[in-house]
Amino acid sequence: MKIVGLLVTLLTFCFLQASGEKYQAYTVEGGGTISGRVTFAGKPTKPKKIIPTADKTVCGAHDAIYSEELVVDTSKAVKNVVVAITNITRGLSTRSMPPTILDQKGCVFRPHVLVVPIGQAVTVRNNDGIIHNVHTQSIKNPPVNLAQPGSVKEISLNPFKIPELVKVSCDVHGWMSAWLWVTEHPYVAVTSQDGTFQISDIPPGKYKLEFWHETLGKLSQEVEVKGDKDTKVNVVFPAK
Ligand SMILES: [Cu+2]
Repeated sequence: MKIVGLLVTLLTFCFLQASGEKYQAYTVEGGGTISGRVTFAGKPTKPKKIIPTADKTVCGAHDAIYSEELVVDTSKAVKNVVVAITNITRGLSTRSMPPTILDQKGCVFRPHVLVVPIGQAVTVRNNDGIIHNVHTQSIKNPPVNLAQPGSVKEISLNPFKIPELVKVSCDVHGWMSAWLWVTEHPYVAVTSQDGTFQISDIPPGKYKLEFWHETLGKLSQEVEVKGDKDTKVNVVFPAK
């Protein structure tokens, strides 16, 4: 029985090794684009106004704070939806991506949803002159729980090594939250205020495109990308 057990373990290990394809970066030429718009079938509701319960003289002193859990405009466009190709194995390097900066201003993390390439340190700024706390709830990567006093304008988080979705909160100001989408490739976008997104320089092929939103959940669909062409993908999150 021991030998059978050992064989099973070895076979499982070999299978995992063979299936665990590592992303390969190369210079993509003549790639295609995916673009589109994300909307919500439900009734747009006004974002909840947050009344600060701590540091009231600073938090919300300039701009009122609104919850960014679900931002839908009058045309039903949804902001802050992550649009990601989830099964791409070859393409551009993450070096083509801009530096990642998470700002704390008026006791709000800005932006609310940030795409973070693995291997790149995230800069966290404190523009408020009061203490904030950067608390990441990562599972695959070591979590971080750092106090950032008002005198420390900028800190740098250790680069993430494994792709995952990480919630960030501040333990001083309970309403502060942000999401980091940690990725090994640059084929990820976040919808803007008008619900639109664009992903460029994609090697031609068939892919799975995933749409993630913190309160609306997940949608996915198959997409075919052709060289030098734009593939339009418009999706609608059903009403809850
Ligand atoms: Cu804070």
